[in-house]
Amino acid sequence: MRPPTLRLVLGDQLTPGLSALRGGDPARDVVLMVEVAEEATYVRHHKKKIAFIFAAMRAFAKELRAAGWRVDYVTLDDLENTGSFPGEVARAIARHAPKALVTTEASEHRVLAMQAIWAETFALPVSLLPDDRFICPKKDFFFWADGRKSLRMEFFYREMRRKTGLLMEGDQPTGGQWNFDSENRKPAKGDLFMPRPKRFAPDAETKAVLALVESRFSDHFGDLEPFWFPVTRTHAHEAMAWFLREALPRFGDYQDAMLRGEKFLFHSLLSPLINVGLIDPLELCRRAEAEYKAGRAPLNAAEGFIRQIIGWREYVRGIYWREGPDYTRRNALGATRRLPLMYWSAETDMACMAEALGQTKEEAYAHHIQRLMVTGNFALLAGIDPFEVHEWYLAVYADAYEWVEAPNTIGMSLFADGGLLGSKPYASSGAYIDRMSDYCRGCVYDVKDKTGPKACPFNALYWDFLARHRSRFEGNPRMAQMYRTYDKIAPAMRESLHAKAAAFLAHLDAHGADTKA
Ligand code: FAD
Ligand code: DLZ
Ligand code: SF4
Repeated sequence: MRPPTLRLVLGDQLTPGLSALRGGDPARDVVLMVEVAEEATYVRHHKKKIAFIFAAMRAFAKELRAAGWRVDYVTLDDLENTGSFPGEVARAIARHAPKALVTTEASEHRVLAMQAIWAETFALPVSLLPDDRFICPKKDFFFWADGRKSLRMEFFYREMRRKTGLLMEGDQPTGGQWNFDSENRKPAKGDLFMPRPKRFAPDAETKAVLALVESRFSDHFGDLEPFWFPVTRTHAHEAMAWFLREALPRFGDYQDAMLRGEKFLFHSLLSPLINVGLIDPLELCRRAEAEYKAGRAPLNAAEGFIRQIIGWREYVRGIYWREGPDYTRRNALGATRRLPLMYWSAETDMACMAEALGQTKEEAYAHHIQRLMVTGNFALLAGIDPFEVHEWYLAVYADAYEWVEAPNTIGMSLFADGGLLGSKPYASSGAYIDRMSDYCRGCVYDVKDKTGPKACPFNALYWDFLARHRSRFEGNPRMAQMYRTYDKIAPAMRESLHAKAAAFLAHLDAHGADTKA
């Protein structure tokens, strides 16, 4: 028999139409999939995230076999497993003596750098194919970005609307407006009819993965069970259908809302599934558009949802590849504080932080406003080292891959890239959290108080942050009002605010999880 072509499929490439699989010969070629310790530990991922990826990989191998492919699947507990991609590719080459290796470009710099040297290392023809599961190819993003003074997402998004034709009437946006964000900022109230995400009971293979993860990664962060993520394509599509039917209609209105005890509100929970390739982002957007056209979802919901995917998701990927591998090391605001222990323990008297951190531990999930305006905002105001914050977000969320996590953390949340993604930092006092949530009502801190013993820590930290970075931000027209307000605060009060912030941070550094100042 003639030698096969070896086709390597990575854990976030679980798509039958993947470039590395197209044009292959299922009967002769060998698809290689490998569970390797290095991918689970380069940051110590949440147990649930590792289990999700392994279970989805095993389900995809089954799907490929059912479609006639020969799949060589290496499990983590294979006694010969070397623990790394290069080690496993080398072993597979020894097993199959292939004539060539075909693989799709990895989604992040770290693994792409490994793939780039394989032709030389293995003295074998290697095809490294583009990942064309995105709407905007890397080179199109670079072309769009080159020569622009500012890279605002809104303008990129309009290009993607034109390119896909989503919510377009000829060359005009449906409803006469590109963006309905101003309608998407309603606070939510407890609601008996709040949809509950569809939960999928683990099958036998997933149960085997859960046992493996428990035995190998028991010291990693996060709760492994209950585990209810969809891991097959069929279940992922059921989850998508659930979202479109049950949650999309109110997604827009309550996109920025936060409620105690409500971990998911009207969010889709689809990011882990999209990011590994179980759901096609464009198909999802077309189906959201169809819900609007059928009169089942309002325009602000469909537009808001589609914008997150063809806008933000594609845009952050473009930024990631354009900015290069050192992006995660940016630190424009010179922040050096260590990540407080409460990010791991979820133990804190700050009700908003406890809520966001607690559900992160339980579910490997927090929604966007919790990530940006609670845990991200705190890290920004407290001046926590961006690289540590980046590694935390990369480890703890089931949807986290560097290409999407880093621009959101380093850029959007921490302003550590100096303002590539946002014209101003997403910094806020407790007032924003109070407006968008019911967290403050049950908090030991008083959101209205700025300097008293029970004052909400976000308040003093916010003014202290503005004062610390005055030279950088006061010329920014979008921040001028904040500095005018700061200047109107009586000098003695300003002193108290700075003293309060300093005392809180000193206490945080000394006592970790106990945040009482
Ligand atoms: P929904 O609210 O239902 O949104 C729909 C979809 O839009 C998401 O599934 C996602 O695919 C996409 N989306 C929404 N916002 C963004 C965004 N800002 N960037 C890219 N895609 C977006 N998203 C990740 O997929 N992986 C990450 O590692 C990640 N890290 C983040 C870190 C920080 C500090 C912040 C502020 C945001 C991060 N996000 C990340 C973006 C966003 O928070 C998640 O995509 C979202 O919370 C996922 O939940 P969902 O599927 O219920 O989203
Ligand atoms: C995140 C992850 C984990 C935990 N484990 C594996 C694995 O064992 N095998 C694999 O192919 N992929 C895994 N992944 C996803 C990879 O880290 C992801 O494909 C790369 O980051 C892409 O650059
Ligand atoms: Fe968070 Fe402050 Fe509100 Fe407490 S009072 S929940 S710390 S914003």
